[in-house]
Amino acid sequence: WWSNVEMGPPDAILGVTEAYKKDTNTKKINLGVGAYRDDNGKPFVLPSVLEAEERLRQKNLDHEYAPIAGTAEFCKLSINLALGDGNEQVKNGLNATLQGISGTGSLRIGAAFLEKFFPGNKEVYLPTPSWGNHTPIFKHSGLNVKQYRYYDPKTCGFDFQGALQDIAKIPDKSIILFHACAHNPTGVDPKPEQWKEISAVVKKKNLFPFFDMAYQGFASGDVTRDAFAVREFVKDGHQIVLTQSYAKNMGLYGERAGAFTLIAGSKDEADRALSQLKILVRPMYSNPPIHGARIVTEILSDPALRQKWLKDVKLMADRIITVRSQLRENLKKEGSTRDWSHITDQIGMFCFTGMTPQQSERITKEFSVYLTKDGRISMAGVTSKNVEYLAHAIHQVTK
Ligand code: PLP
Ligand code: TYF
Repeated sequence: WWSNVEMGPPDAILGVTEAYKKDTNTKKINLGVGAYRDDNGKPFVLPSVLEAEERLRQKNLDHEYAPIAGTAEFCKLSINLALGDGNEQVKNGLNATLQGISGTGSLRIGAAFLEKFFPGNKEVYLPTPSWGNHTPIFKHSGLNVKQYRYYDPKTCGFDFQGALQDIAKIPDKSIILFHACAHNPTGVDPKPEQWKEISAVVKKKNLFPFFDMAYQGFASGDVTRDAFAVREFVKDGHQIVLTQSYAKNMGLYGERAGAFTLIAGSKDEADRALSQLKILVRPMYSNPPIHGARIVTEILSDPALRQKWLKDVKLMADRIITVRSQLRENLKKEGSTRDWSHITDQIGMFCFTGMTPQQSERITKEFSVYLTKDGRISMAGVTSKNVEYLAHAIHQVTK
């Protein structure tokens, strides 16, 4: 039956880990996938998550199905985390929120809803570059994907003027995607003042903002500061859609806990949207997984545990900020004369090093440093123990 099926290429990001696993060099470093590691290079289970799991065990819960949209409590805690406790939208019932299968599944559901119901152009404008999975997710949902300028290779920073010019040219009533914070893969975010201007242009052009928030807390270590763009757009009167993920900020990668929210113009509109979202979910996967959502609910609903979690998030963000400085210092020590200021200017999980595909290939071949071909490195894979070796390797291929 399947003689016509061709071998597909490995995933551009997850394929890096496969290659890393096969390497026998004891100095090898995996900077491919964006998953947090502690200073020993080990996966990190947050102490707040361990405590939540302990509490859950004591509750002797059953394993019944969740509702199609996940539990109401999980949904409310999630949207409140994004918009802030006491926000007008939740108070007035304007949000249609459902638990999705982490950030990816939430994006997929949001895309399916827009494909079916969005009354404008069924075109999504993504920043260049964007997370490698955005284009397949939107295309798979039947939407067209286009781009706006975002990253400036000359400065390794945000191309604000280019972005504004391109956004001003997008046809009215199109969908525009923003990374809420800690842009993947570049680590480059607009500043608060720049977000305000972007919001004004989006309003003027009557564009529809889609926010992907996969790293709330990871950029600055502060979940409120990282929600600035989302809250600013909502304050400016945009009826946004939003996806959230607890993969990174709670370390719940494999638990697949996340949420999709649509902010509607009225409670009635929100209720109707939620009913249709549920109709889309039912034939895809019926209902979301429960364990991760229970952990999230436990943490966010208990003030003391929530404080503990916020400390865990800060610890992760601070370690990444520290290794950024260490990498920069070590490059200087190696004698590199290049300007590496972007290593410490960029934020979140990733650094877009500016290494070319050839240099990226060379550093893998000669030094067993694994990264994606675009020169992105996951800062979470850098530790106080491997940073010297990494700086040496980077200098050797970029001098
Ligand atoms: N969006 C962006 C920009 C991401 O970087 C990621 C993960 O790397 C996701 C969404 C979704 O991740 P997950 O499905 O694991 O929550
Ligand atoms: O490193 C990245 O950019 C992500 C990580 O189901 C990732 O692609 C890996 C698996 C997954 C979602 C995100």
